[in-house]
Amino acid sequence: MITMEDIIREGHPTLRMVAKELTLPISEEEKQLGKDMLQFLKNSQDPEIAEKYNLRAGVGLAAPQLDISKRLVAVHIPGIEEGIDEPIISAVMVNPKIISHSVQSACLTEGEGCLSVDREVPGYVPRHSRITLTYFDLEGELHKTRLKNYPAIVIQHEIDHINGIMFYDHINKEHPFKIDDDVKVIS
Ligand code: 4LI
Ligand code: NI
Repeated sequence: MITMEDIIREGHPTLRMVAKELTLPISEEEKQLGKDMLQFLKNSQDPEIAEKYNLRAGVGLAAPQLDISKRLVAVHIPGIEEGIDEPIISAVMVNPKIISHSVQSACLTEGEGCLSVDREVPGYVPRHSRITLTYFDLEGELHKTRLKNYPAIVIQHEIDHINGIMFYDHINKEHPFKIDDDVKVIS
């Protein structure tokens, strides 16, 4: 089981490396890693499990955050309404790639957090508001998906991790909440 102990924090050089593509078919070990990463996210969102194991909640995790420099990410974004728990997206993505994106940018009103960053970094993180993404699943099937708003932002945050980029790299240093007029601010 993955816990916070397994997650490396800012300052660790692996977080600044460009991670390596996986060769298909992926190994049994890589498949298990992907499953464990997705399970971590689910656990982190479960109040009882999160409290028991001291997990901080996340909706995305990239293998480099576990000091594994591979292009593997997991995302688990819960549905908005409570009760019926159909996630918006729940996936392990092998070699994810943004093949096109909107001109329009978007950012989260409350800024972004990261499991590898143990401090609050205030500011808007401008990203593409819509993306078209390809990735392989754990069985080697190719997927092509269009995402917008929050899910698109989460994917871009995770793809940044496999390229050695941290969310605060995108924040305007002098004016953290200054963004272009055409950037959509979403809550
Ligand atoms: C508990 C149970 C307020 C502050 C609002 C919490 C289940 C911030 C937002 C969660 C913020 C769940 C999140 C991300 C932000 C803030 C990530 C709470 C977990 C909201 C996810 C990767 C950025 C993703 C919206 C500094 C660990 N996640 N909130 N950003 N949630 N969560 N990011 N921003 N301000 N980070 O953090 O997983 S993209 Cl689901
Ligand atoms: Ni992160």
